[in-house]
Formats: sequence, C-alpha cells, structure tokens
Amino acid sequence: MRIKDLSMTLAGSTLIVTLAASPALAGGTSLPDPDTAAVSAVHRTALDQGAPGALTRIDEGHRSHHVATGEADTAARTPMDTGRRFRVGSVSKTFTAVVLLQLAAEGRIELDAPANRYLPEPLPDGRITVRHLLSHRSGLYDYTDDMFQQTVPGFEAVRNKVFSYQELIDLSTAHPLNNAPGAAYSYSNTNFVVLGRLIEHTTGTPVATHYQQRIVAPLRLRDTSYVHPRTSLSGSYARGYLRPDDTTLPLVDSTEQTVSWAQSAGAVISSGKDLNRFFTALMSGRLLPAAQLADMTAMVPVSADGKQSYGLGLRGRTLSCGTTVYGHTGTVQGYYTYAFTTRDGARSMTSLANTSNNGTVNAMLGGTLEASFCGSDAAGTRPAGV
Ligand code: REY
Repeated sequence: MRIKDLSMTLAGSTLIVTLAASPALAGGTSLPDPDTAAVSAVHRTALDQGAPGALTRIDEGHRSHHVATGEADTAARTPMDTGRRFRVGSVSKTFTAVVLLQLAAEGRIELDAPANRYLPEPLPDGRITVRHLLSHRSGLYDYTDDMFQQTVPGFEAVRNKVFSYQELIDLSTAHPLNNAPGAAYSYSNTNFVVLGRLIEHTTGTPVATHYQQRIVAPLRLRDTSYVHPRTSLSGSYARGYLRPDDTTLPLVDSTEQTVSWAQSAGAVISSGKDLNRFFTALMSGRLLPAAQLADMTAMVPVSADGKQSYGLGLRGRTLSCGTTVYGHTGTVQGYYTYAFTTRDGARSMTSLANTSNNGTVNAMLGGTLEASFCGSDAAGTRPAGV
C-alpha cells in the first residue's frame, strides 16, 4: 500500500498514528471520525489503574488508526505497539461459532437439534440444543468459576495442564444446570467447550484445522494461530500480566500457558489487524451465507438496560451515540480484549490491555468503543480531566 496520508502524535506515553492509502478512499461509513485522542486518554487511565500497556487499532476502508501506550514487556521495557499478537480469550468463541455455522450451512449440523445427537457422551439434559450452546442458554455451569476462585493459585494449577474436552465438560456437569435449557441467558465457557467437542466428533477433524481452513487461510490472517497445547506465542507479541487478588503483590507474568482450560472457548492468538479483518469479513458476509449470518446476529438483550445483547457467539453493544456494534470481549490471564465492528463491517476496532483480574481496567478499556465508533459524539465517556 502506498501511504498517501500519515499523521503521528506523541501524547505522553502514547503513540497515535493514522494511515490512509488515499484520503479520498478513506471513508466507509457515515459514522463520526474516531477520536484517537480520547482512545489515548482511555489507555492512559487504564495504565494509571494498573495495566502495563494498551493498544487500539481501528480499521475502516483504506484508513487505519493506531494507538499504543505503555509497555508490551515490563522486564525488557519494550514499548507497546499495535502490531503485537496476544491471547484473545473469548473472542475465540466467535471463531468457533463461525465453524459451527458453516457446518450448519453445509447441512451437517442442525441448530435446533439436541446437542446429544452430535456428542459421543451425552450431556445430562437431552433438551439442550446446539443453538442453546451458541447463545449461552443451555444452563450448563461454568467450571471456570470453581477453577479460578483463587486467581493466581487457580491459574498456576492449570497453566501447564492439558485437558480433554470431556474432562472440562465433566467438571461442569458435576453441578446442576443453572437453568432449564432455553429458559435464560447464562454465560458459560462450558457451552463453547461442548461445541469444540461436537465439531471434532461430527467432522473427525480438530478444531485447529477448521479454524485454519475456514477462517485463517481464506482471510489471510497471518498473525492468527491456535497452538493448543503449546504454551508460547511466536513473533512479536505483548506479554500478559495477571493481577493477584492481593493487589499489594506484584503482577504475575502469565504469558506462557496452554490455555487448555478454554480451548475452543478461548485459546486463539491473534492481533488487532487480524481481529479487525475477521469481524469486517464476518459482518460483510464473507464467512457465512445470509441465513447463517442472520442466525448469528439475531441478538437478544442480556443486560437490564438492553444495551448489551448476545447472538450466537457474538456480543452486541449499543453505544451512547445510538450505534450498535458487534463482536466479542475476551479475558485470559494477562489479557483483556475488545474486538467489535459495525453492522456492515465497515469500521472495526480491537483494543487490548495486557493485564487481567482488574475489573476497573476492563471497564475503562471498553471506553475505546465509544471513542472509536461515536468519536467526539460520545456522551460523557472521556476519563475525568480530558
Ligand atoms: C477466567 C478467569 C475468565 C480469568 C474466563 N475467560 O472465563 C473466558 C472469557 C475465556 O470470557 C481471571 N480471573 C483473570 C480470575 C478471577 O481468576 N478470580 O481475570 O485473568 O474470555
């Protein structure tokens, strides 16, 4: 790409860069321009609240905005940059949902059939359907609630562990269901672990191969991989720093782990560029036929104010300017991610903070959505003093 337009600002510890192949080609939506100064302010507040670093990348047509703040590696004092790879946590659920919905389009799985039709070992309630799993309405208990009750000991106990899908499912089914199948939304990693098991059993092919053949290769996602159970990240990446429950203790470097506790619910590694390309492709209809995209984007409100919704492996957020964006959030030890796009996929945004177990940072990082999609129309979302 020949860069026709480049602007760079250094604001405190933040580097803001806007690139455009051609100013004339830059437009894509009727949304207000992203407010990169507000993104940078969100990052700096997240750093004050304990994140070592943060990055946000916004893509729209031939224009991209890059905001990077703080450090990718605190021991080496390496500055953060927007090209770094990281663990995307539950954004992996959207990848798994795409695989599943492609299988539905191919007539190999029916969304409203009992999940047990496709599983080698039955779930305890035969009324749970595939759609219940994809929409977190199965009632299956989230086994990670037990696993990570104590944050650092829980993490260290599974950091190098390799689980089978069935072992994780058994941890869940030792508990009763949270609700009758279909009766309520109850977010649970178990649903997307069952879907991984179901995909592998039905097709005889590992989930990793499906991600590669159905998503990574066609979209040329060069920074995206699923290396379970390998513990390391390759290339240029951000290290992850987990905050202990005793917040007087230092952050724990949690970069290396199998993420076997999450697998098809959370073990994908990617970058801002690739996640933006993925969600743009998804919402512009390049990954799923219209019928399956309609299934995926049939959003049901999941918060009291109706501003948060869930489809099939897809979150919706209605922002202060009235725009609804679609994507997913992710939390794995050391990494908080937001990856969202507009309904037509025209503008996509990914943000990362390289810490976790710090709800204040996670809530603050969500402010990058307002700044990216509502621009200066965002209502009262700037951190104080900005
Ligand atoms: C698991 C615990 C979070 C994270 C989780 N992540 O379910 C899935 C997701 C894949 O939705 C851990 N929290 C943290 C604790 C709390 O240990 N005691 O914040 O790193 O992305």
